[in-house]
Amino acid sequence: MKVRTRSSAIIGALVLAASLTLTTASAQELPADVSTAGAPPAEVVLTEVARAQAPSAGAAGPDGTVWIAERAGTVRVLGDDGLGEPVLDISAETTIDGERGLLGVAFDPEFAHFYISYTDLEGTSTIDEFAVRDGQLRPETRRTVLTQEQPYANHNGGDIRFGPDGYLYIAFGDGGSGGDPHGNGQNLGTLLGKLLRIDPRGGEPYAVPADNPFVADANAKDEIWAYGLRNPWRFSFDAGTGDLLIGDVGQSEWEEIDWAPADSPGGENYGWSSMEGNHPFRGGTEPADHVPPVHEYDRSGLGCSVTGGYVYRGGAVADLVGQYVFSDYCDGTIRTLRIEDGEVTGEGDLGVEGGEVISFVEDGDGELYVLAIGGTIARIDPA
Ligand SMILES: [Ca+2]
Repeated sequence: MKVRTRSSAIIGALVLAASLTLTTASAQELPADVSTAGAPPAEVVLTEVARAQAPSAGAAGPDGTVWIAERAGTVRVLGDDGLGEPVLDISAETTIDGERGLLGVAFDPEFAHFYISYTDLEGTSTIDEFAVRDGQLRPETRRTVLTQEQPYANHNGGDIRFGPDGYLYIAFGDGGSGGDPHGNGQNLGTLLGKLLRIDPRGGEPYAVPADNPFVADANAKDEIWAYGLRNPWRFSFDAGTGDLLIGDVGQSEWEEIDWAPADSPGGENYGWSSMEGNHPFRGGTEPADHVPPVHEYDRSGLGCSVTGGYVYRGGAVADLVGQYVFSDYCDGTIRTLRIEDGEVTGEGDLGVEGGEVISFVEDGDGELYVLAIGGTIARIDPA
């Protein structure tokens, strides 16, 4: 998430346009264009299913529900009539200055525990856990799992989710300001600029899986799964393959999608801040172990801040199955990639605009929802 003042006029115009096109599903009549060799286009519409106050994240919940986080600190459950009353309210414990707020939510695979990721009143990134019983949060069971002080108000990352291995992954940005002034991206001695992997139920307050890549390195934090990330605002695992996909927001030139196969042992160095995408950053030298992005795009279009999404594994849009669906906060175009064995074999867009797309949510059936910070929660439906 990044608000760039020079883009504010563009964003404002886009929000207006998006609110118009989202008014009814039938307004989405643009032909889909998935410009891949011989691949059929996926014809979709965005169907508004609810409005929220600055929705920031979401997760599939128990009994087929979808839980939505609002950035100011509330969590509400999506039902047939839109969002219900808050089931959690930590708005007194967070702020929305800079890029702060309630930034991520996750359930464990058994829906036995719910996790929230937020910045506290000092800006410290905080991961808390609640027990869930009979589909209900148990507030009295709340405990803090992990915290990380943040030197600046931006680049908090904050996305959280369980991997197919049953461990909790946590994405943290490089700490903020601009250009990674403290060199956190390449410093294995800090959790900033990293993707973490922990076992939140394996110890107090958590355990580190024994096969994490840096547990034998005394100079590296044991929690680190992958590093060299700038602001990995949204990441996901392909529900079909288990592959990892990370949308890492660029500094000023290159937005990128990073990828790792499901059988990766971890330890990937995604390059920041020696590299921005495939390009040396400010005279940086490419690390020998650099894992370049599977996809990058520049700022010559309207995009300026990638919003990572999901590989579509739902049943409603057959032609979309297997494609990675993502967007950009600054232009809202719903984009697609076909990725085979770590190589992009096709890219395109779905011909629909999601507004200021802040996040995607994958429900229990694999259907995808697009969250716009302006308040729209829209489902990707067949045209
Ligand atoms: Ca990178």
